[in-house]
Amino acid sequence: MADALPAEDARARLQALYAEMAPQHLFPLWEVLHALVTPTPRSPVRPHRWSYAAARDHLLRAGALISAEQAERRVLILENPGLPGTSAVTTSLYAGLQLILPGEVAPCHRHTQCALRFVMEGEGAFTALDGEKAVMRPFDLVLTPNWQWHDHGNAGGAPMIWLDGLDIPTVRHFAASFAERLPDGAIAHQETAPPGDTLARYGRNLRPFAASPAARRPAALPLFHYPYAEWRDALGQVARAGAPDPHLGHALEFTNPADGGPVMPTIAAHVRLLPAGFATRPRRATDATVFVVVEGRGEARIAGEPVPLAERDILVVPAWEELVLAAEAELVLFGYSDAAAQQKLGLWREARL
Ligand code: GTQ
Repeated sequence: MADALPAEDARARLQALYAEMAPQHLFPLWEVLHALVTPTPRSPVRPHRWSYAAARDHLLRAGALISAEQAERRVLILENPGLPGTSAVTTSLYAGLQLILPGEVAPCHRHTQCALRFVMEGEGAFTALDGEKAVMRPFDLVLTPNWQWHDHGNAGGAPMIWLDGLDIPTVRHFAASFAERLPDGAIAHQETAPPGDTLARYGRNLRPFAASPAARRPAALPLFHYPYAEWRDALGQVARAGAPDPHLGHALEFTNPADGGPVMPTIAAHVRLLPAGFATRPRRATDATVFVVVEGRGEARIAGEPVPLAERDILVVPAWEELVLAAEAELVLFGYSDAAAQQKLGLWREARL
């Protein structure tokens, strides 16, 4: 009987048992249970801020060495320092800075990963979704939901840079990645609708009346362009109308008009405004979040560690770390996370401290 044995003897016999089991790919749960089923989240993700100016310099240097077409996507990956070699910014999400120079195209492809673009600078480039161009301006949000054809091009006169947010690590987790290029080496999708057509039909609380052929977008996710001019105006009005939420500031989530839920099955996106001098109360949430500083200046405190925030900085906040945001000058932030996926799985939680 095991309990009749001296402890070290039992231990030695257990070790012998483990050694014999291991070649058969069998392992004792009781040695690892507490590391597997933790009482609170344990994340390898580290807080990190990328200065836009420094990242931009490297991206423009890459722009002189490889074309968008050669690269297929000319992007600098923002890899989390706690996740080396994974191309991931959080355990579930990816972030990158994509450059399209005037006259360039990024060839059309589609994949099972969902993507969002958040424009950092430039004007006149487009993302075409199933052949419909969304002409992009600074701080516009553009979606490329999974398995939709998309190509990018720059018809303007200046470099165009945007942040790509994708669910690459999530799709990798499920081993469900499929991707393909247009047949016959075609670079751009045939134009299927005038630029802005979907925004006009679905972007103002409207939709095509009855079943018109114009209801060509996937009915479950019709809208793919959320212009800065519109979300900024809404956020400004909300901020003028009342007091900020103590834990969030003034905050609005981008929604899918088909169901009122998050913009994509795996990714949720939102914007916040913190008035000058305002600091949030501490909050933690299970969705690690990537933020872009759109306007203003201030500080994030992540688990008590201060991180200065300036315009166009990109910040990643790990899951369940205490976050305080403080605005020196009125601070406007864009953020995306996997809250959409976690909510479907019954995992999402927050703590308002
Ligand atoms: O534009 O389709 O940053 O497929 C990474 C993978 C961008 C894109 C990325 C992609 C894309």
